[in-house]
Amino acid sequence: MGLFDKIKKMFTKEEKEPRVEEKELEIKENLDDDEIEEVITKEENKKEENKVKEDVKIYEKGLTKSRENFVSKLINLTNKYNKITEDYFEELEEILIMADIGVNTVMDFMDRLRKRVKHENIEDTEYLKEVIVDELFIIYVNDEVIVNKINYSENKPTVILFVGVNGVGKTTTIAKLGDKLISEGKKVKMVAGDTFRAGATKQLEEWANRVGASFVGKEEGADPSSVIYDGLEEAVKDDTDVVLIDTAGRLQNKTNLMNELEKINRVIGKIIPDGPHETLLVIDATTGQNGISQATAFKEITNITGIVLTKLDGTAKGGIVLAIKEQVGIPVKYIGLGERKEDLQIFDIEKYIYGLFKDMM
Ligand SMILES: Nc1nc2c(ncn2[C@@H]2O[C@H](COP(=O)(O)OP(=O)(O)OP(=O)(O)O)[C@@H](O)[C@H]2O)c(=O)[nH]1
Ligand SMILES: [Mg+2]
Repeated sequence: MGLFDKIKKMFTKEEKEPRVEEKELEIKENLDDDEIEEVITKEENKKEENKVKEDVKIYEKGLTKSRENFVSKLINLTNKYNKITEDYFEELEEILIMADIGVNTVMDFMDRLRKRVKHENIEDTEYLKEVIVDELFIIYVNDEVIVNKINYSENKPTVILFVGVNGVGKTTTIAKLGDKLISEGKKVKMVAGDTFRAGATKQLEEWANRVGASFVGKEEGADPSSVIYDGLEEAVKDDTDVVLIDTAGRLQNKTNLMNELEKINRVIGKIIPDGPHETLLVIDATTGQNGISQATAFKEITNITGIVLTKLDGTAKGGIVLAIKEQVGIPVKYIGLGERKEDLQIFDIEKYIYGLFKDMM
């Protein structure tokens, strides 16, 4: 079974019949331990299933623009050509490039596709649609185990540093992630390392209050490293689980930014020797290839461990997710699919492919 079918099966499962045996178990009095265990497991599975369903809906909704653009073009292409010809390949290539998958990625992809068409004697464009989805997935996975989980430290606190240029969504991502962690029962502290922009500290403080995180910040113009130092000291004392550190987003001068990030990392290391446990680069998906350039630039100056790709809901070029992995080699750990807090999602390639190609499945 191809990947296309697998993903389709995963997310388009029919609603199950009400579970009769479960009901029987519930009304029976004096359940024995095994029966109680069984009821609990079933409840947990049901919750898990519902959570996946909700997440898939968020992916579907957030990728609407991309899907409408990309998939409608693919469908039109398939309708236009019954047979796979050179013209078909050329038009396909253009569609992929327009989806911001990135020129190099598209070239590799086209090579693989041509080889596969030849090797497997594929003639039918309808079937080729499925092969395309398969190959896009392969580009992303590329024989690697995808590590998109956040690296939580065994010892408290876990320190997560957020970097990225102005306006990409660093502060709101901290708010959303903080909210998620708090709802999982974690104790979260937000640290306002952006002392550069007027109002940045206040903005983070408001978010901290709203979601129930503690907060450390200083006046505008203060040394970010000193704010971070104080924040971490406090986090150790008050047994915080996760510290989320906001930073200023200016990149006018690479050397300055590099020096500042070095200093921040040094200060973190003084208090938390193995920190930061994650340095997440936030990129705005609507900036397309420019976002890729930012990732390349940041990768040169500091150790980026993951990418948060925001505003995917605001672009018709959702293919950028694939380009980042291929061209920058850093995993996308979270994606922003809207402005609500639930819209920050752990990046899941299968849900992403489903959200993008749902109309073809
Ligand atoms: N539609 C949409 N909007 C988002 C998403 N993530 C962030 N935004 C919006 O992007 C805008 C900028 O977000 P901020 O969090 O202030 O960005 P920042 O990187 O902290 O900006 P600076 O502090 O100025 O460097 C806000 O209006 C957010 O609501 C997303 O996933 N989807
Ligand atoms: Mg900010």
